Parts: sequence; C-alpha cells; structure tokens
Amino acid sequence: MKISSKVFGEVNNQVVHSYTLQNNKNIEITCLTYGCIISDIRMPNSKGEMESIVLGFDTIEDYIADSPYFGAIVGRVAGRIKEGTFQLDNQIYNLNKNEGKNHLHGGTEGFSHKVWEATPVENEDSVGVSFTYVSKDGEEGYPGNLLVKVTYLLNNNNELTISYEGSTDQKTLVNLTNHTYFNLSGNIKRPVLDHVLKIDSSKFLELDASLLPTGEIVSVDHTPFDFREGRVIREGAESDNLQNILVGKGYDHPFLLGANNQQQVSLYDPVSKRKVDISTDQPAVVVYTGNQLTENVEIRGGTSQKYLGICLETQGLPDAVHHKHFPSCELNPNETYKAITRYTFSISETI
Ligand code: G6D
Repeated sequence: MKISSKVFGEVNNQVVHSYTLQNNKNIEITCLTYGCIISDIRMPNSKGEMESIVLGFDTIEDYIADSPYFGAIVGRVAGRIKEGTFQLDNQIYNLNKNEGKNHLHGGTEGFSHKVWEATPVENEDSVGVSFTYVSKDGEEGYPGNLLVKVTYLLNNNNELTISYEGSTDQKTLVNLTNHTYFNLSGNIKRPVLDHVLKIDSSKFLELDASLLPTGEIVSVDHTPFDFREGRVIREGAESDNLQNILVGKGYDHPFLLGANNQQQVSLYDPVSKRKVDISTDQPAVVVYTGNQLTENVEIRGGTSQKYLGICLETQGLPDAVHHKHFPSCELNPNETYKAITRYTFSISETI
C-alpha cells in the first residue's frame, strides 16, 4: 500500500494537492483536494494492461472551466431542488439557481468547487485521504454551519470505500454523492453504450421535463429500466420509452435500492472484462449515462462525446424536501449525517 501527494495547481489563491493511492494489486486512485475529485482510477484489463477507467482532466484549469462534475463530491444537496426553494420549520430558504429556475448539485459553487482540507490515512491494510470542509450558514442559501468529512480508503481487496459524515448547528438539508464517470473500456477507447449494467432495483423515479422527480415511483417491469438481470446501456439510448427520450436518449434516473448494503449495482465491460461492484447504505442510485456530455472538449486521453462515461451516484432521493413520501434529507443539530458506498474492482468473465 502506498500514498503519495503533490501540488496539482491553484484555485482562488488556494493550493490544490493531489493524492495517489496504490494497493498491491495494481489499483491506483488519484484524488484532488478541489472538490475531493477522483481524477483518475487505473486498473489492469484481462490482459494486464493498466488503463484509466474514469473521465478526468490533466489540469486544474480544465476542471474549473469544463468539468461536468467529473469525479467530484456533490453537495450540500446532490440533484435538483425545484425552483431552488424549500421550507424548514416555517422558514423559507432560497438557494442559488444554477440551472434555469432550479438548484442543481449544491448550486453555483457547491462542494465540487471548494478546496477541502486533506489528511492522509495510512492503516495496516488500507490507505486513503480524509477530506473536511466547513460549509458556512447561508452558503448557496442553505441554513446552518455544516461540518462535512469525506474519507476515501483503498485496500488490498481492490475495494474503494467512500464514507461521508456531517454535523450541523441548525436544521438543514444534506444529500452527498460522488459524481465519477466510469468508462471500463480503458483510456476511453469506446463509449459506455456496450457496457452491461446490473441493478438490484424494481422501482425508479419518473422525471419531468426539467429532470425533477414528479413524485411517481414506477415499476421497472417490462421496461428498459429493468436491470435486475443485467442490460446493455445501448438499449436505453435507443429505446422509444418516453422517460429514456426525455433525458436525452439514455438514463438520468434515480433507482430505488433495498437497505441491505449488499452488491446492489454492477457495471461490466465485456471487452476489457473489467467490473465494478457497488454496495451502499443509501436508498437510491442515480444512473446518468453522459447524455449531456459536451462533444469535442479535450479531456484526458481524448475528446468528450455523448455516452463516454456513466455515473452511478449513490444518494438520497433527489428533491426529497418537496416529496414527503421520499426518505428525508433533513439533518438536525443533534444528529450525524452518515453514508457509505463501496466500489470493488475486478476482472470477470461475466457481469
Ligand atoms: C445533467 O441531468 C444531468 C445530471 O444528472 C448530471 O449530474 C449533470 O448533467 C452533470 O445535468
């Protein structure tokens, strides 16, 4: 196990460091103190060729200018909040509206755009980084001083664990996720259209034209949203299902997960035979197939294009503050926000 760090660049006169974690099975993960961004994950394919399996940039300037949340921790609240406003205890709060009339992914300068404090973690069988950030009362319009801690740990079982903690001095909203775009082909050889996705979920959230949940919880039965036996992403991109079309021909939907913390999501590339298994204690995973990736932006290893990466954002249900039948994302002063998601990387003959 090894951890190393170096200066990656500067943001608003704050130095940004990168940390590289290596285990003894050729998994290498690089993350930045800017947005806790996972800027690279490298692993061998079935032929032992070490290649990158996530979308990223090589410079801080590119992350600042062009990144659609590549690898970033997203918050204070991931997803959209309708009209950027909500009410807690008879108090109405107005957030920054950074997507039309709505609030997206923590706002104009959410957690993905902040420089976090970082402390390396070295255990007997794992290495990692513990990031902390204090989101001040009123930041982006949210109430409460929120202390957030996010820890990345890599071990020799090829598991990356992301654990989240938060505490507040006023009732507020918290719903954090990691927004890594996976592409298991290796060095973005191919889009993810022929990746196979498996999700242990029988229900997903219907979205409206603004990509906000309507509140309807829909069965996946007999639809391109049924991933219980594994399904090729391309089927959703080429489907005539109105929900696939609505999000730009693909997926951008929350899937409801059981609270069993088992292998709930798997992503597999049949060519490289790389696989990522994901387990989480969160009630949902948002599957976003890069439908809105800007064409022809220079990224590490090539240029971006539609479907070049897939995000598997484990989290609370989006816009829960406006849907009382969704699990709440409220956090009170006497509570601790906790979440954990584990990614296991392997080579496999099947999904
Ligand atoms: C688009 O709708 C999608 C979001 O789900 C995604 O997180 C973002 O692009 C990067 O807005």
